[in-house]
Parts: sequence; C-alpha cells; structure tokens
Amino acid sequence: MKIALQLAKKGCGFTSPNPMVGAVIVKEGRIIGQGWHEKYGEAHAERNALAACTENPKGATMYVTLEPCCHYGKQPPCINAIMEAGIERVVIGSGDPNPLVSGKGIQILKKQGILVTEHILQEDCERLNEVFFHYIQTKRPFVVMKYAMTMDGKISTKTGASKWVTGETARRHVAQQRHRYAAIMAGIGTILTDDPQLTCRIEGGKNPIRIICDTTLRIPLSANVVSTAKQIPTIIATCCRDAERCALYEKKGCHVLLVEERNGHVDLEQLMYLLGEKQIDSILLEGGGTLNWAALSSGIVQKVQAYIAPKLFGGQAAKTPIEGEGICYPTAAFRLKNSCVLPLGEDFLIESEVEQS
Ligand code: AOF
Ligand code: ZN
Repeated sequence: MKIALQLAKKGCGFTSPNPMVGAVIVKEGRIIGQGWHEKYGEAHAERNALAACTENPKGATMYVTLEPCCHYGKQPPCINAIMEAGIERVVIGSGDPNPLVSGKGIQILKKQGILVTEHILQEDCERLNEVFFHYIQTKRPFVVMKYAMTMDGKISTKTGASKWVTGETARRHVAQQRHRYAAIMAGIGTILTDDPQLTCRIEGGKNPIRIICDTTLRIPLSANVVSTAKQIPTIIATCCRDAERCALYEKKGCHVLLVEERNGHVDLEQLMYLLGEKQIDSILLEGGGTLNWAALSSGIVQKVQAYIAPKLFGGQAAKTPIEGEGICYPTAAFRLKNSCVLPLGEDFLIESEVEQS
C-alpha cells in the first residue's frame, strides 16, 4: 500500500477534479504490475496496473489506495476489470465517498467471492485525497490560504515591498503548490501593487487557473494576468454589471464571472459555489490581508499554509497576512488543528487545518 500511495502521488496536479489513485498487483510475493491514475478522464489506476502486468494476474492480490469504482463515468467500472482478470483479493486504503461508488464497489466485489481487506493505511490514503473528499461531498473547492511572513508577522515592509520574504527553497515549495491545486486566487489589491503572473514555473508543472476577485472591475487591461489570459485560463470575479466593460476583458480571453456583493466585496460563498460548478476542486488563496479576512470570515478556508522567515521587518504600517475587522477576544479565534512544521532552507512552513465551526 505504501508503494501504491507513492504511485498515486505521481498523478498530483493532473487528475483534478478526480482523485489520485495508485494500485499494485502482487502474486506469490512478487509485484507483477503497478499503475496509477495519470490524467483526468483517462484510465483508472486499477486498469493501468492490470495492463502493466508482466504475467497473468489470475489469483493475485491488488493493493489499491481507493475503493474500486462500480459505475460508468468517463471510464468503465474497475470492478469489472478486477473480476475479469481473476484477482483473488483486493486490499483497499480508503472508501470512495463518491455517491456513485460509496461502498457499492466493495459490496459487489465481496458478492463475487473476492476477498476484500479495508482500511489499510486509511489515514494516509484519506489525506492524499483531502481535496477530492471535500469536493465530492460539498461541491465546493478546497481552499488553502497561503502567505509568507516574517517572524514579526509582516508580509511586506512599511513601503509595501515584499520581494522576498522567504528564501528560494520555500518559494520553490510554493511553485509546487501552484501545480498541485487547480486554481490560484488573488485580490485586485495584489494585482495593482505587484502585477503578478500567478503561474507555476516548475518544469513539467501545470499552471493553475487564475481567479481574481475584483469587486468593481478595476483591473487594468494591461495587467499580466489579463494579457496572458488566452494562454492561461483567467477568471475575474466581479459585481460590476457593466456589460461593455466586461466585454473588454472577455475579448482579451478572460472569463468574467458575475457574483453578488456582500459587505462591499464579492460574495465568496456564492463564488465558491459557482467555481465548484465549473469543476474547480481546489484553490490556493494567495490573497492580501483584505481578501484573506473576507475568505476566513466567510468560512470558505479549509487549510492554512504559513511560510515563516527568520527575519523581522517592524513598522506599524507594514502589512500583515489577515487584516479586515478582526475579532474582539482571543476566545473567538479561528482555531486551527492538526498542524505540522516543515523546515524549508532557513524558513519554515506551518500547515494547519481550519476547524469548521
Ligand atoms: C479516477 N481515477 O484511478 C479511480 C477513480 O468519470 P470516471 O469514469 O473517470 O470516474 C471518476 C470516479 O471514479 C471518481 O470520482 C472516483 O469516484 C472513481 N475512482 N477515479 O479518476 C481512478 N479509481
Ligand atoms: Zn475506477
């Protein structure tokens, strides 16, 4: 199962909005085939592992990180392939929360006389697909709020300069996250001050869909994200209903998404619903303090990634990761759980889940 998990991770960034899955086929103590789900819409891990078998898999055991599917989607049911190949035993990491599968895959395999062992390395298999599990159950994207700050909690100096807070190793890690998640979201403030590309920039990596929250449609037509929108999908979420203005951005290749207004901003809850409808299963939120507060207080954030640099900027005017109104008492804090720390060069990444209230 550990090997299957490693195989599954090779699909990272390419399977969205479907899961990463790995499978290993073992006969008489030898691995005779392995495979993973390589790309959205293409063959599932189980069929890839069967196709890769170097000898007849009849009587063999299949280790698979996710319950095999039993429905016709873009691909035929994996349980059929497993039964036809004469697999004797299936060892499963986690169940599939997809309502079309959800326990039925296991049930049918058992009915056909195949031995099924469940819950092997279940936690690892569930963590691997935290995005898929969230998306299939809520139809909303999994949102990761990311920021880089100094040890005194600043994301820029008092002049607004932020290049760079963290070192190269940490920044390379961020690039991997842009590959991993389906989309990246920033606010108009970030576009106006930094004019970023919001691309991935790692070899063999995929660029995330870019989502810009721009309540009043102020984004310059010359902004990098607008001028490259024909190459990299770019969504502008706005409350501006001026059709002529919207058309200017559409002509440049942007998709203008009309959203209701809430507290003077784009209604983020509605935006998450609309993005979920577009099959966007995950978002790396690289917002400034205003957007971060709006996101956190509207309950759309699942995870926080804080990159922390051993530096101090000082300055009352220097920006912090989450601004907005803030809370009154420490007891009202947004609580985080299951935190882990990853050293990255001289910096650290602290990653935590947001406790949903
Ligand atoms: C995958 N890859 O390796 C496995 C999946 O539309 P389809 O036919 O590709 O079906 C997608 C569903 O199949 C997915 O939501 C999940 O429930 C199940 N298993 N999917 O893309 C795989 N094993
Ligand atoms: Zn399948």
